[in-house]
Amino acid sequence: MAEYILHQYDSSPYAYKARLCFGFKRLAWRAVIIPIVMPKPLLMPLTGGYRKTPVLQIGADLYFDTSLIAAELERRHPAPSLYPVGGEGLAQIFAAWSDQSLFLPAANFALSIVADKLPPAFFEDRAKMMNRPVTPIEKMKAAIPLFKSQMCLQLDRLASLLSDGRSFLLGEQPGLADIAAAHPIWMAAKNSGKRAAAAFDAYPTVRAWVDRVDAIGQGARSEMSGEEALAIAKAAEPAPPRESEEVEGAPKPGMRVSVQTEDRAPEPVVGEVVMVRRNEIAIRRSAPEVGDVVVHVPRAGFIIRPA
Ligand SMILES: N[C@@H](CCC(=O)N[C@@H](CS)C(=O)NCC(=O)O)C(=O)O
Repeated sequence: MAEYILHQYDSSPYAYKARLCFGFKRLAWRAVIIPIVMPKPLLMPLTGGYRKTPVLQIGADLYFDTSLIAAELERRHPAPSLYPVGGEGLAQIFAAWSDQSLFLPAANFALSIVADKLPPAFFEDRAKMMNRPVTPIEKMKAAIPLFKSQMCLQLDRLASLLSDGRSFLLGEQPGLADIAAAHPIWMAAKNSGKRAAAAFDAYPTVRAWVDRVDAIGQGARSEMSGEEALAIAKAAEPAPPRESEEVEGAPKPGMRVSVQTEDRAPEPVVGEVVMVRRNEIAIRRSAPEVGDVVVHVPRAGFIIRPA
């Protein structure tokens, strides 16, 4: 079987989420380190424009977004299940809460604390990606108490869940709900220095839970160059698409579409739909560096329109 290749950088919390999924499933995988900011010249030929981190490559198939990466790993390796309680629905609801309510305050808090240590190019890149002006460092520093209190409102919810002594968010078994809720906290509590970590002194049960999630591990990792990953895609054929489902409101196989994240990060991806499932669209595209590839995109969180 083709290898799992994760295009990522180590400080990315979303890449950490994907790495924990490999650890959870006890899988071997290859890491291709991509730049933290644009340009990403060895990634763009594969994705056709999607620039977010991480991206999973399996031969000539690419999977965008950690929600779909987790679902695809679960489909290929059902045991142990990422959904020990409540099925995929409950896990993805936790993930959506984490993305929409926890991630930004935790990331803003952690990044504001280390803002003077990061290169200005980082903030310029993210401002461009989010189509807004760069926030001056002094303004970020002044907002640290606000970001902290916004983050703590969400930590209170986790602490309340954990207050009955359970080991993981849904009981005694870990799962995607834990992995998806833990990655923003990993960034703030474990990967942004002592000052950020100190904010968690008031949350000993949350910190202990994040440590348990971290102990899931990251599977068997080995490195690969971006050039090698491109050559693998070029030598491979995309996997034959699975049967499509009839999904109201979704595009149909054969349509030419453009795909963009809901937060409208620039550079939409354009290609021909080859598979439609309830929460996945597969799109065939090609580029000279990689030949034909198929990109797999979750419908939730993406805008898909006729091109
Ligand atoms: N919904 C996406 C979010 C991914 C995301 O926002 N990743 C951040 C890094 S942690 C990112 O892409 N930042 C810009 C970049 O890496 O170019 C997912 O679940 O994969």
